[in-house]
Amino acid sequence: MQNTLKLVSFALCPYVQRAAIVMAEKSVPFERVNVDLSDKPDWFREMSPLGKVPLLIVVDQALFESGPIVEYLDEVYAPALHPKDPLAKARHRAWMEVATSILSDIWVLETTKDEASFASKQTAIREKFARFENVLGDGPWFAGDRFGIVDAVVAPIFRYFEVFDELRDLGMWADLRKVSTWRSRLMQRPSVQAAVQPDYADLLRDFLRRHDGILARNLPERQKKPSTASKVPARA
Ligand SMILES: N[C@@H](CCC(=O)N[C@@H](CS)C(=O)NCC(=O)O)C(=O)O
Repeated sequence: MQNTLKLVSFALCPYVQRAAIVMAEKSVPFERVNVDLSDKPDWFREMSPLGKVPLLIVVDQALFESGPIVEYLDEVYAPALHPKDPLAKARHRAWMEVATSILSDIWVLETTKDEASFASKQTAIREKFARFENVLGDGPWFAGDRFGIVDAVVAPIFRYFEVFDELRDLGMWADLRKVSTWRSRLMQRPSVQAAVQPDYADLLRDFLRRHDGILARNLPERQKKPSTASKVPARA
């Protein structure tokens, strides 16, 4: 299967999930190749200009950056997930940027030991979800009946909160009825479920434990010991 797409991945990476979800929505077969981001292999350093996953290897070319990767997939494989109308499409791309900025905020939630930084990112994320609440219609998806790329990029954010919400009351969803419904629908979507390996939640808990930030303090005592199998990723 010389032409099978290869998705160069890291188990916890939300950007990798974007590409995996889009390919699943389009029934595009692909092979995952995991790399250890704490000990990047030479072939990966050569192929990835920014040293980051995801890479999508298409025949002999390595595409990098999740945004261009999902846009490429959307142009080449049916069904189209972006709207056709240029204005609507530009608007969807802009909301993808909001999702990306939430991922930067999440990095601080996962790792900081500082209560003030934690609280400020918690507020920032809550405000961004409130913005989503204002633009969501009756669903089921971001733009109505058709699952789109905005859905695919927001789903990995909601996945973090499946673990975070066990650890601390972040007050993230109160009064955000549409966002809450969207979240639970996305978490049930087969493409979203299949985008990570079955032990994702345990790996995320290990990641939090090793960074020893505020969220890790709230891991139950019996879960405090890191599993010996996991390595410290550069980014989750
Ligand atoms: N802007 C990139 C972000 C990708 C990214 O941050 N990937 C992380 C893993 S989630 C990574 O590879 N980090 C390795 C490093 O920075 O050394 C995208 O959208 O693809």
